[in-house]
Amino acid sequence: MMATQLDCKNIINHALYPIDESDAQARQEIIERIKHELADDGCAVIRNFFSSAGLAALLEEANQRKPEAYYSQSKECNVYLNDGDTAFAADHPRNVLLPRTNGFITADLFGPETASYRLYHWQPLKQFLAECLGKDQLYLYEDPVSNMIVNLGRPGQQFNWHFDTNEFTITMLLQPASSGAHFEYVPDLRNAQDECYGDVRKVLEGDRERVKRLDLNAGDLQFFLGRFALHQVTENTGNNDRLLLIMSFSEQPGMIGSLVRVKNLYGKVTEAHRAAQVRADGLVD
Ligand SMILES: O=C(O)CCC(=O)C(=O)O
Ligand SMILES: [Fe+2]
Repeated sequence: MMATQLDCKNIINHALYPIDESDAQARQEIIERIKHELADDGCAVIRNFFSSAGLAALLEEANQRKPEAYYSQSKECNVYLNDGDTAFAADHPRNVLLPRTNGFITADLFGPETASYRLYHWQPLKQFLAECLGKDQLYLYEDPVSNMIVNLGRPGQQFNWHFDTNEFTITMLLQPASSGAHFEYVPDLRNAQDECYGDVRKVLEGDRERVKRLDLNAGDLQFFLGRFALHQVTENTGNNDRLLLIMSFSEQPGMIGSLVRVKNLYGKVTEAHRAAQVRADGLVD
């Protein structure tokens, strides 16, 4: 229990990453590097972002909640994470269904006392991430079910090729699989004006030309622009669970996920989800 009382500064690897010290040179250097890599590739990593005690606390919290992870009823979905549209041809990317068998440990299961919750709400982290992403300001994603979740990939499970609702996502690997469960992505596959269905189709047909794979270790923090980058987590072929903490932020206050998507992915919705949704673009989802 001691570990859960770590303050946020001690959850992270503060010696390497003094993110709460606005004039630290190391902080500025990381921000510049991340900005550069994101512009280049839509993906960037801060290695060993956590202290060993911090990582242990986050991992323990996630492990404790594994029995409550939610697995969607429907295990097949397209890259827009829905089950297709009869208005399109059967072989159109909108109708290519792939298995998504991973589970999620949802935000509502992490109380304010947890290290995960406190880190997500730590103002210096949000400020630092905003600067890395080149945003004036970030807001917490106000979705009470999905703003800070753990993606659980047990042996044999996978997360199909898809796009995210959010422009960018921050993930933190708590425990890699001993084999498989690789994060793969295609930077900038679509943009706010164009779904680029032809390029989506190529990847779904197995074209690996633009596919990149990222090797992550426990404690690494990853940024990726998942609204435009197609991405997947390959099958966990190891004998242990992959656990990855996901933190979502938005550029506007008050953003939450759509009722249908939240219900499908996380198995529960709240009154807040019944309110009208605001989207910055007209993409499918
Ligand atoms: O597990 C990962 O690395 C990515 C998860 C993901 O793509 C998602 O939750 O949308
Ligand atoms: Fe995603």
